[in-house]
Amino acid sequence: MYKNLSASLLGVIAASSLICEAAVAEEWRGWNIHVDGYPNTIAMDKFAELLAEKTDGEITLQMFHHGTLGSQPDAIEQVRLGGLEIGNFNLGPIGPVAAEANVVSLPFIFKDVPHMFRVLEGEGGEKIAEGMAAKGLVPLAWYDAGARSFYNGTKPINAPEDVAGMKVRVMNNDLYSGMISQLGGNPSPMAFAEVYQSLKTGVVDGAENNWPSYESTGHFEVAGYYSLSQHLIIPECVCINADVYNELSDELKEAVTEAAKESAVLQRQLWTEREATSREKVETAGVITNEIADKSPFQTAMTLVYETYLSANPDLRSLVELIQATE
Ligand code: BDP
Repeated sequence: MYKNLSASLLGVIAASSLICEAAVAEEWRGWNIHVDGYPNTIAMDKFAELLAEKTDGEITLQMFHHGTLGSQPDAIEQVRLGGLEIGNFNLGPIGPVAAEANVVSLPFIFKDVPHMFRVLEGEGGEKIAEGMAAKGLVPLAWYDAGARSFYNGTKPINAPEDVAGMKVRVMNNDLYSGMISQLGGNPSPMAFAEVYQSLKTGVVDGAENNWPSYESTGHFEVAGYYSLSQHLIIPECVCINADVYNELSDELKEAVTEAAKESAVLQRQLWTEREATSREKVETAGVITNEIADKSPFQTAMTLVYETYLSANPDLRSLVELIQATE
């Protein structure tokens, strides 16, 4: 009798803990590489706020900014494998994982930022998103990361010859290493967090990034020539682990996606403002900026980078052509 009672009591306890589990809010963790006040940092905090609001507290997100949870390539693996649920990633370091996403890392593939968003909002964006989802990363929304240009500590860059012989830091992606090699330079793939010290101590001569990152990292203090090559226009995503996403109810999927998309509206607006203020700040601090009158020698030099990508991914030729044909 006593034995029976304890067995049924255990049953009740087990059942009620199951009920509790179902009702307990999901707590997610999110990765972001940027500092306080950066557009992405503010927008990811907004995403967390909207997420809680739109899911009535069923899902909460704790954001870890400034790369405290590790380098970007590591964090991408973490989100793919489910160690983290959310990341604000640049598509550059996602490229080696998902070939479709790597298309955006072909130098000069986009005419400008609006062109990039037109592609992402159409069939091209769907194809890229499918490729990423198949590798465990679902993009919920796209963020703006402007255009990347070269900077270094010795001289303005006007032509590929000016890059020749320079050691240039790039993000981890063979396409970027190929790009620097084709310009005659020596590529140095390196984590974002190491670039300041490497520029300062001469481990590298230069790097490349957009205005806000050039400014927020202090790279402008140690590499005072910024040359507007605008060779890469790479979007960023709010990405979620695919299993976590797929297991959500339709209603929650919609809430999560809406929250990410609304945060992207804010991010893009803050981005435009920050590009201007970052440029103004570094120029006031003495940075010498130059436009590049003729970018065609840089573009011509990329032929082999495109060929290498296409011969490794022949089925993605149509995606490249689709982007090039998009007005
Ligand atoms: C910034 C991106 C960030 C990259 C960084 C880099 O927002 O995700 O990690 O460039 O160059 O523009 O590593």
